[in-house]
Amino acid sequence: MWVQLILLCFTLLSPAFFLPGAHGVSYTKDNKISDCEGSSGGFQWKMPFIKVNDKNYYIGHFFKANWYKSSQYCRYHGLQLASIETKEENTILERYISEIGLGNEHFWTSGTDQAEEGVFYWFGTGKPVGYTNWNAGEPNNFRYENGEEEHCLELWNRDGKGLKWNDTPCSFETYFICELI
Ligand SMILES: [Ca+2]
Ligand SMILES: [Ca+2]
Repeated sequence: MWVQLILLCFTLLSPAFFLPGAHGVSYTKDNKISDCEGSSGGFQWKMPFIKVNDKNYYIGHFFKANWYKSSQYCRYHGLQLASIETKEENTILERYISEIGLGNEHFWTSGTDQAEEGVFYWFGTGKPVGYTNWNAGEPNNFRYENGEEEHCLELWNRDGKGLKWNDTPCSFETYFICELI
């Protein structure tokens, strides 16, 4: 029993593991990193969600992926790439990411202007971006030598002032943030 539990916990934490959220396993709705737990009738998993009011965010930091693969990963698990609609949401995500030692990494959100250049919306919800936290000079739609421009919204601590918003090429591979639908 305990050997099985330990093996399952190990699997849960491995990079290749796909969260079982779309398959009937319940999620916790708190902001703690929880351990695996067993119960008399089987296993009761507690997933690491960060709760901000009615939203539950999941930080994808076991592997890096481009914006499309990140979105696919979220959707596969019954989630979607994150929207950030208030300063409170932004602040709590930033604080949490810093606390787990990843404050200098990049993180995808669902923000994009692929539909209309310069007009950002949250792909996860379809809503236009309202609250913003762009870094100075962003979004700049920088054009690279291969012709690719910047159409996807990441969080990035570019200049030591915290996780600000930046538009970057959607092909860039990095960590990501999902939210529970
Ligand atoms: Ca753009
Ligand atoms: Ca940019």
